[in-house]
Amino acid sequence: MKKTIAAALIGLAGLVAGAAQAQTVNVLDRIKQRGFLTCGVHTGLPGFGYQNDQGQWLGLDVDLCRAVAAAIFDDPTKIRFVQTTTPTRFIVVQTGDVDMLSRNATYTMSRDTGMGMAWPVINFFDGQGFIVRKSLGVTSVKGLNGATICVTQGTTTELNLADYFRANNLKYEVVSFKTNEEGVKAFEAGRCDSFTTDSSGLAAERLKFANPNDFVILPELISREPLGPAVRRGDENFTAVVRWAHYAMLNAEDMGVTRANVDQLKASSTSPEIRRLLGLDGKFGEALGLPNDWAYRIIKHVGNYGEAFDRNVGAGSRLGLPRGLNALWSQGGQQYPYPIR
Ligand SMILES: N[C@@H](CCC(=O)N[C@@H](CS)C(=O)NCC(=O)O)C(=O)O
Repeated sequence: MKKTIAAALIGLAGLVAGAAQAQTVNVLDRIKQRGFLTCGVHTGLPGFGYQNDQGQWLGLDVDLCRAVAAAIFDDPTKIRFVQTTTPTRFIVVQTGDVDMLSRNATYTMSRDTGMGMAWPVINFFDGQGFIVRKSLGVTSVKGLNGATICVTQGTTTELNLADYFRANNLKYEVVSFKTNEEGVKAFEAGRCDSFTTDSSGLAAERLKFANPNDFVILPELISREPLGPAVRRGDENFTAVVRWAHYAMLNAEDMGVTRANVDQLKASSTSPEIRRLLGLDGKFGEALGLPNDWAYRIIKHVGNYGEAFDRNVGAGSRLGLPRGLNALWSQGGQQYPYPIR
């Protein structure tokens, strides 16, 4: 009798374990078997996630996907990019259609805790801003009292807009759109007095206007928008792979390791920190299921964070954004390279 119960219990435990196993897919193993990473990106946001004339994906958010692919495959092109709009971006993460989303998605408590997703890291600290036509003569957000404002649905943007205008007793009329494209077009066509989104998004969208100089981005930011990649909740290891891909790029910047000097440093550096970063000392990749030169691969193919920032959105790009909050912590910013040790 006892034996039967014990056997039944073992059988049950096996069933439960089996079910749990079926649910907890090891994302990194799946990516390795498939031979490429799947990455959810924007439909087209200059500087962050967009395709050039040759159909090649570029941008700071795209580079984080390239860093993950480089760490896994030593090849930043082993990626299938999936374009997502604001309404579809989280669904593709929840269903597992993409391994990671890397597309100006704000990390908030409800998204982090109630939607089956996790934000491994923040790759761009931002805030919400407003753009207006210069001819409107408005110089601050408070000057938008009574204005018509275009916004994208399903964003933190529309929630912050409501909060800010209510809290400051400002009247406004909102016109909301399913996609950014529609909202921006409506604004450019004069249907709204202002368009609002993350300030990085405004700078990027302005580049698409026929006459960018007719528009001005107002100086205030009305919210905090920590933007970062999102993954499906429940795979701590893959979450760590994405997190440390970004930290490797920050560490490299902090230590002065660049795409150009990484091979030379690999051959001759005696700095213990650099040697650990490049996989010469220690076995830091192993615990993640990656080779020990995982960070070397990232730096070799994608560069450090400062290099990626400059060429995509910073001084070396058409956007020309200042480092601001995205400077290293040692330069007064928020980007902090956690130690590899
Ligand atoms: N960071 C905000 C806003 C992000 C967002 O979706 N912004 C718009 C404006 S840049 C967008 O990406 N729209 C693209 C689309 O819907 O195709 C959020 O996560 O809710």
